Amino acid sequence: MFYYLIIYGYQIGKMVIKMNRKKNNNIFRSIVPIILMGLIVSCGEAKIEEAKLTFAPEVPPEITRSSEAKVIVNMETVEVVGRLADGVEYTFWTFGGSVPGPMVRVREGDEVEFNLHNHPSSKMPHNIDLHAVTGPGGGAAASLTVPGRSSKFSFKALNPGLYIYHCATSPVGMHIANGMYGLIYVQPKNNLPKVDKEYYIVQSEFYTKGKHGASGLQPFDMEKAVAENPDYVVFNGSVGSMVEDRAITAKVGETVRLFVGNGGPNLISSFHVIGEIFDKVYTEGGIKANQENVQTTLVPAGGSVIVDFKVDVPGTLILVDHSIFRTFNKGSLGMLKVEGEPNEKIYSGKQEDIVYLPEGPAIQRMVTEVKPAAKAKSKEEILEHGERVYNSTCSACHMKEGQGVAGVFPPVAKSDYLNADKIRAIKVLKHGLSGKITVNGVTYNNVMPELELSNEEIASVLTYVYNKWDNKGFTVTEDEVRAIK
Ligand code: HEC
Ligand SMILES: [Cu+2]
Repeated sequence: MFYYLIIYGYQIGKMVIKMNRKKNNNIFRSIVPIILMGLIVSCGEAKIEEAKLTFAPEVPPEITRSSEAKVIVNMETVEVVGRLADGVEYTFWTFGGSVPGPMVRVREGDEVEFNLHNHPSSKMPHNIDLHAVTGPGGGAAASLTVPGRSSKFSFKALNPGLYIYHCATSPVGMHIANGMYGLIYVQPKNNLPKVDKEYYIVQSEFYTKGKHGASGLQPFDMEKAVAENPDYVVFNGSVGSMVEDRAITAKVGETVRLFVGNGGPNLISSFHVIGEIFDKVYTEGGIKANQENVQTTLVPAGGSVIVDFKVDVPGTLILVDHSIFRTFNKGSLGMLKVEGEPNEKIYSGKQEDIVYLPEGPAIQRMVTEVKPAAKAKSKEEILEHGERVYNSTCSACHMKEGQGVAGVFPPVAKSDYLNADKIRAIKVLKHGLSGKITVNGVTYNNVMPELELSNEEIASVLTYVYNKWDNKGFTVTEDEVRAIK
C-alpha cells in the first residue's frame, strides 16, 4: 500500500512537473512535486508503528487511529527462575520474561509484523501460535526459533476479538505448562464502549514435583500434567500476584473491563468475581456482548472472555475460579479494591448482630428415612426370568422341553439326578460338569462347560427348571447360590 502511494506520488509529481514546464513557472516546477511527494511519504510513514506491549495486569492503551496500519511486534522468549508462591520457585519459560507474556493490542485489519527473538541463554527452541492469526499453526512453524536467533512473519488481523497466544513447540503441553502464553486483543474497527479501567488477567496451572507449598525450586511434573492434577492454579503467573498492594483498583462509579485469558494447559475456568455481577459478557472473547447480568462465566483452556461491570460500592472484590478448592487451596485468587463512598441503599453492611434463641429443638428437614432395599421379586418374575435364561442358554443342549439328547445331553425334565440334590445342581451350574453320571438309569460321560451366569441367573433358571416338567418344585434363592463355592 505504502509503496504504491510512493509510486503514484512520483507519477503525479512528474505530471505536475510537465504541466508546470508548459506554464514555464519555475517555482511551481520545483516546489509542488516536492510538497506532494513529501505529503504522501509522510502519510505513508505514519501508518507504520511499533506495538506497545504491556505486562499483566496492565492493558495497552486504546488504539485511536481510524485506519489500518502496519504494526511491528517485538517479543522475546526467555527462560527465567521466578516466584511461584511464597518460598516456592519455578523455572518459567516465558514470553517477555513474565507469565503471562506481554499483552498485544492491534486494530482489526492491521498488518502485523511479528518478530520473535529467542534469548541466547534459552535452552529450548520456542515459537508462537497466536489464535488471532488466520494461517497454518497460527504462525507456529514460521516463528520456530532456536536460542540466539530471531524469526519474522506477518499476518493480517482479520478477526477482531481477544485471543490467546502460546508457544507451540514440541512437547507443546510442557511449553505451555511452563508459562508460555498471553493475550492479543484485536480491537474491532468500532471499538467496544469506553470504560474507565481495563485489566489483563490470565489464569493457568502449574504442575510441580512437590506438593502445593513444598518449598524450593520445583521441577515440572509430567505425570501430574497428564493426569490434569495441578498443584497450583493461579492468576497472572503466581500465587498472590493480584492481592493486597498488588490488587487491581477502581473507584466507586467506574466501569471496569477485564480481559481474561485461560492459558490452561488443561483446566476450564469458572471465572467469578465475588461481590459483583458482570453487566456484560463477551463470551469466549468474541466482540459481541451476548449476555448481561452474569455471575460466573466459563473460560475454556486456550480461550478468553471479556467482562464489563460497574462498581457501585467500596470494598474488596475477590476474583476467583469458582471451582472453589482451586481458589482456596491452589491459588486462583485475586483482588479488585474499590475505593469511594458507601451507598447503603445498594449494600448496607452488617446491620444487626443479636442473640438468637429459638424455642424447641432444631428442626430436621433433610430426608431421614432410608430407602428400603429393592423390592424382592415375585415368584412369577423369577420364573419369567428363569425361562428367559433357559431358552437363551440351556435349551441349546437340554432342548426346549428339557428332554435332552439321547446319549449326549441328559434330560433336565423329570431328572432324578436334578431332583435328588439341589446343592449339587447349583454346583453344576456354577462350575460345569464332566465325567460319568447316571440320569434316569442312563449313563452320560460328556462335558457341560462352566457357563458365565450371575448368581441371580442361576437361582432363576434352576427355580424355573425345578418348577417345570413335573420336577420337584424347589425354589433356589440367590443367597443359596452365593453360599456355594
Ligand atoms: C453346551 C451344552 C450344555 C449347556 C448349554 C448346558 N448344559 Fe447342562 N449338561 C450338559 C451335559 C453334557 C451334561 C452332562 C455332563 C456329564 O456327562 O458329566 C449336563 C448336565 C446337566 C445337569 C445334571 C444332569 C441332569 O440332567 O440333571 C443339569 C441339572 C444341567 N446340566 C442343567 C443345565 C442348565 C440349567 C443349563 C442352562 C443354564 C445347562 N445345563 C446348560 C450340557 C449342557
Ligand atoms: Cu516454548
